[in-house]
Amino acid sequence: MISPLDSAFVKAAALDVGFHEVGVARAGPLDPGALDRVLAEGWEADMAWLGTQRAERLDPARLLPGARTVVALALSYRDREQPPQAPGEGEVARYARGRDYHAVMKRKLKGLVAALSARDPAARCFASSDLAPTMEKVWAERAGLGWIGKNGCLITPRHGSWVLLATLLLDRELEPDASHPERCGSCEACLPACPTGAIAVPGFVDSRRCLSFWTIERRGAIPDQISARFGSHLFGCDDCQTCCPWNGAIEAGSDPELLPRQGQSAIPLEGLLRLDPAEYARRFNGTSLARARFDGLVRNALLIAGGSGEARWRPLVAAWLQSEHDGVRAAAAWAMARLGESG
Ligand code: B12
Ligand code: SF4
Ligand code: SF4
Repeated sequence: MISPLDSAFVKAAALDVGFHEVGVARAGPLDPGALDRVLAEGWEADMAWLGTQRAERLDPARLLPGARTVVALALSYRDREQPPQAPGEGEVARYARGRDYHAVMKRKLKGLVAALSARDPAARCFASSDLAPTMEKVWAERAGLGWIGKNGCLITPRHGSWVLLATLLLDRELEPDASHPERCGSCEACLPACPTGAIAVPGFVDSRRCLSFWTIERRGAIPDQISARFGSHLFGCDDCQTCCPWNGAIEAGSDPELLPRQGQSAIPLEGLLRLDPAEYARRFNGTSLARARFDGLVRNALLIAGGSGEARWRPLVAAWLQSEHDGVRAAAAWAMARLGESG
């Protein structure tokens, strides 16, 4: 049976629901080389799920039997420059300054699936963003959206790397786009820009050193050598992207829901060090920051305060020394040692 779905219709529907970029790739097993290298080197840190779902990551047919096509989608969160964080504030990665993108993506994907189903009710699809075992950057590169830069991020010519990704698997064959050529060339600006040297080799990030991993994904205590490199990173890290020339002269074009909310780009440590679970829920539920949970945000704030060396934080830091959360207690002890005996 010939499907009434074609590339042009699917792309128009994706743009119509608000995605900024869309491309099409032929579904099929991926070369396991890159993923296996990450797993062999231990670069996945304690995100064991990257390995346990290896088969699904490498073959879309495991997620959607009969998958013929991968539609790769990107949503920009590029906004006008925000003022840099001031002393006494923790910085939030740009993608997390607005509404939680998972919710934003979910609604757009639902709209896209509805549009495709209305045109071809028998078509089956599987749509996801971030959470399913799909190698979203690899599919975006194959579908022509951009290339995987030396910083490990997918870079698009129009929106730079300030895009979030999603995929839609489809059991229909669509005309594929050409994959995107690599455009980093001889640039290597992101390698020295990383505060922890986490770009193990160009294109591959060692999560055991990446501040994005430690500030967002890691539960519990942070090793001293990482704590010492925290700087003002409260949630996530953009250092290997802000330095990238492809992120310079591009137009602001963020999805409206991802635009920074008042007080969510740079957050005063004082409030974080006085946070309680009720206030945490009021301020952070429905934002991406909730992924770090209450104890993760307090722990990160303690490490920033400790790293500042400013004795004025001592009373607020000391209050967490008896916390029920291991990571918070350890961070408070680390910070107190940095803040000196007097003060
Ligand atoms: C696990 C994960 C992380 C981990 C590990 C990151 C990593 N590089 O693998 C941690 C917590 C560190 C992380 C950090 C960030 N993440 Co993250 N993360 C993921 C997640 C859930 C899985 C990625 C994965 O499978 N990694 C395992 C490796 C093996 O697969 P891969 O990353 O797809 O591909 C790598 C290799 O295979 C290799 N590779 C593959 N093909 C080729 C080809 C060549 C030629 C080369 C050289 C390399 C290469 O390069 C890739 C980069 O290492 C994805 C969502 C998803 N389902 O894809 C989001 C995702 C990759 N993250 C995203 C974001 C936004 C971030 C941060 C920018 C957040 C922040 N500001 O703090 C940072 C960026 C860090 C960085 N420089 O990469 C976006 C990326 C958007 C973009 N433009 O690229 C994604 C796609 C989420 C989304 N739905 O939008 N993340
Ligand atoms: S996100 Fe930060 S810590 Fe991670 S690789 Fe990029 S610059 Fe390094
Ligand atoms: S900073 Fe340079 S090397 Fe790094 S991702 Fe951007 S263009 Fe590529």
